[in-house]
Amino acid sequence: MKSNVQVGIIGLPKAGKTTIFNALTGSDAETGAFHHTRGPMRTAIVNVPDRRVDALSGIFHPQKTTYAQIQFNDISGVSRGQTEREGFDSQTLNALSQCDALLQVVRGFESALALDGEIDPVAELADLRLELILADLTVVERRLERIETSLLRARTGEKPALEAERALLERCREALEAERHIADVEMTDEERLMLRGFAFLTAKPTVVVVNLGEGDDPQPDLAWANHHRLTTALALRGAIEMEIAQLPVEEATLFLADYGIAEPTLHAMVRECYRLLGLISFFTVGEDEVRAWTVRRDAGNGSATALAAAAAIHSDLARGFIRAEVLSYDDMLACGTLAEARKRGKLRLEGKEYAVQDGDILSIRFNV
Ligand SMILES: Nc1nc2c(ncn2[C@@H]2O[C@H](COP(=O)(O)OP(=O)(O)OP(=O)(O)O)[C@@H](O)[C@H]2O)c(=O)[nH]1
Ligand SMILES: [Mg+2]
Repeated sequence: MKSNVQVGIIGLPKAGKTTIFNALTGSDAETGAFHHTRGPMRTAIVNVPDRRVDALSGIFHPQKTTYAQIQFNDISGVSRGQTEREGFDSQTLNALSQCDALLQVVRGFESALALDGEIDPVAELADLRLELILADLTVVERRLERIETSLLRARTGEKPALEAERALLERCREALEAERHIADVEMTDEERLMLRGFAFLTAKPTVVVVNLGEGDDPQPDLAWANHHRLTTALALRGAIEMEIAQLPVEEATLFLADYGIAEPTLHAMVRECYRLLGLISFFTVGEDEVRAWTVRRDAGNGSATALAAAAAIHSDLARGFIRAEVLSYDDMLACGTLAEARKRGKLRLEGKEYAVQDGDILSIRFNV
């Protein structure tokens, strides 16, 4: 697995993508200037905020504290009618296919820069999604044509696989033509795996971000943005949060309170992305380092096993895996020290197949 989760920020021109990128990453990339036509993608890697890591650090006083990391990509805008005109350029498509999840930004603030002044996030989201649907449809149709050609030349033994793929893609085409997302098509895990190589845009977990103006109710009803599988929606006041993200921590806390913002949106964003992607965190602890790791809840078939967790740390740990010593985060906090946890019998020895739980503290015994 790639080391970091990657989240791509997309939206129509001037929706506030770069503003949100800055708010999430504490960057100060120039806003209002990055034209949607062409241009390099901006990227920033940030620590995944996790109070449990802070608490464990407070217990172990390690030399080093390492958070999990997440990468945000500010991808150039998608314009209305783009797929019909020239399609996405290969740079953008490539950037999008790398992303594990998408943030779809829609404008909810007054803007003189926007091409059509009216604030209409509902229409904006529909238009953005239509472009993604059309982009996927192009890929599906191209592949279906290839399959037809291949079937003409295929040997008998090769036909069933091609026919199964064709049947699946035809179902996808039907859904897309009805303006539905591939994520919403009923299919087996095996079928989803078959589609993975296409990196369909409408199959990706999606967080809709409604970028509100300064004076707006920060908790609007977002049911309209929320009705797809693997989709969730949240609202924020991007311009304010961008400014706050650039302040030193103590000042930022004061400003958040001033504006009635419970937590920086980054926190909610990461939680939603982890949930949609089925990711969990486990920890390793010690005097040298307290560290958070990210694994998929369902790595392949079943769940994230102790062996998969060991492999995430180092291939040697997986190769020479003997046992995992496991302690839950809550027990660690209740006991205060590892010695006390051991005394109370809270440390368990588990084998390769143990299903790692969110918040487990692991110590892998291995021998290579
Ligand atoms: N009032 C207000 N203005 C905002 C907000 N977010 C962005 N803007 C302004 O809207 C304009 C566009 O913002 P950007 O963040 O550059 O938008 P973008 O989607 O990255 O734009 P392109 O990359 O050019 O498509 C800038 O002038 C921002 O200052 C917001 O939450 N409130
Ligand atoms: Mg931008």
